[in-house]
Parts: sequence; structure tokens; C-alpha cells
Amino acid sequence: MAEVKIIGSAASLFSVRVEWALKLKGIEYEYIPEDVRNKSELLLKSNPVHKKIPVLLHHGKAISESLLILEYIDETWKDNPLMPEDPYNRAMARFWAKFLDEKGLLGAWEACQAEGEEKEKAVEAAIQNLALLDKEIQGKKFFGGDEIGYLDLAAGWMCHWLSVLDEVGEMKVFDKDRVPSLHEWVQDFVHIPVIKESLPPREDLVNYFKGSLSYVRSLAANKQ
Ligand SMILES: N[C@@H](CCC(=O)N[C@@H](CS)C(=O)NCC(=O)O)C(=O)O
Repeated sequence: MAEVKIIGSAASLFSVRVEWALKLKGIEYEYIPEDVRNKSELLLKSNPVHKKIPVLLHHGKAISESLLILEYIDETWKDNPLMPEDPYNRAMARFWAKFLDEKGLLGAWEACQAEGEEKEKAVEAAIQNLALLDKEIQGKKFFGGDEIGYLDLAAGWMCHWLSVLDEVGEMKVFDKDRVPSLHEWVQDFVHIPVIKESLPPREDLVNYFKGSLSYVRSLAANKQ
């Protein structure tokens, strides 16, 4: 039995961030692809609370929630630390990672779904969330300084998934003029070989999110 396994999906930014962490640490793992639209017994057994990917299996023990998995990986394999050493900086990295998942990502997805008069407002709100983070990266190569770390991995979806959401939602949330420092950071981030090689093909993501968008819109239409 492999020591480390990930139940994940190539299209999932939550899943890919965990793979990035393992690769940066040089940890070998077995990848178990999951179809979240037809969940396996293994997923339901491993993450009975949320029933979501990714799940990290370490010696058979299951850990879920991608940001927590990143911390578990960092505490278990000490080489190439991901978390800042200083407790205040660690707290801030967690703060921004949580903010990004709860506001940044959700805001971009809401803007993608919005239509008509709501669209402009939703896009502006999403940009303003990212603009807060833009200030955090100003003058730095990576969020943690010169080396890529936990917050870079948490924010990593912006290097690929965000422009896909922009395309699918026919919008411009990742606007170079509004978040210039994040744009520069993306260029550095995406050029790291471990990062680049784990990105799913753009076309697959576009198709995946087009499907998700039609699905949520049909659910909303059926409610009316
Ligand atoms: N907060 C979770 C989010 C994970 C998540 O939303 N995973 C999605 C795939 S991208 C999923 O498993 N969805 C299945 C479902 O919602 O039933 C994390 O960070 O791990």
C-alpha cells in the first residue's frame, strides 16, 4: 500500500494545490482520480463530513480540506518549508488563504454566474477582493518572500483557473490594470516547473466550467 495517496481531480484547484505541495517536498504519492459527479465509496468513506476532494491518505489515515492538508504536509515533511517561521507571518498567511477561498474564489465564481444588471456589480466586487491581496504582494516575488510557500499555493488558482472563469463568464476580473502586482506574481509563479507541469489543459477546464455554469443556471431556473 502506498504511504501517501491523494483522492483528487485534475480540474480541481483544491486538489492541484495539494499535489504542488507534495511535489515541492519531493514526496512520492499515488494519485486516485475521482469523479465528483459520481462519488466513489472510497471518497465517501474517507471524507464522510463534506464528501469532497481532495483527500490525502497517509498510511491509511484521511485528511481533508486542502488548506489543512497543506499544513499537514508541511508539518510532516520538514524539507522545503511552506509556512513562514514567524508566528505572526504564519497567522497572516492563514488569514489571506482563508480570505481568498471564502471571498476571492467565491467572488470570482459568483461574478462568472451573474447575468444582466448584477454582472457589473459582481465583477467589481470580485476585483475589489483581489485588489486587497494585490497590496500584499507588492514589492515581493512570492507571498513568503523569495521562495514559494503556503500562501502562493493557496493563491495558485489565479495563475490558470481565474482566466478560465473570465473566459467562461465573459468578464474581466483578472484585470492587469486593477491588480498589477498579482499579474506580475502569476508570471513568476507559473514559471516554476513543478507548478507548470501540474496544470490541467486549459481547454478541459473551459469545458468543465462551461458545464458547471450551465448546471447551476439550470438549477436556478428550475427554482423560479
Ligand atoms: N474547502 C474545500 C473545497 C473542496 C471542494 O470544493 N471540492 C470540490 C471539487 S473542486 C468537490 O469535491 N465537490 C463535490 C461536491 O461539492 O459535492 C477544500 O479546500 O478542500
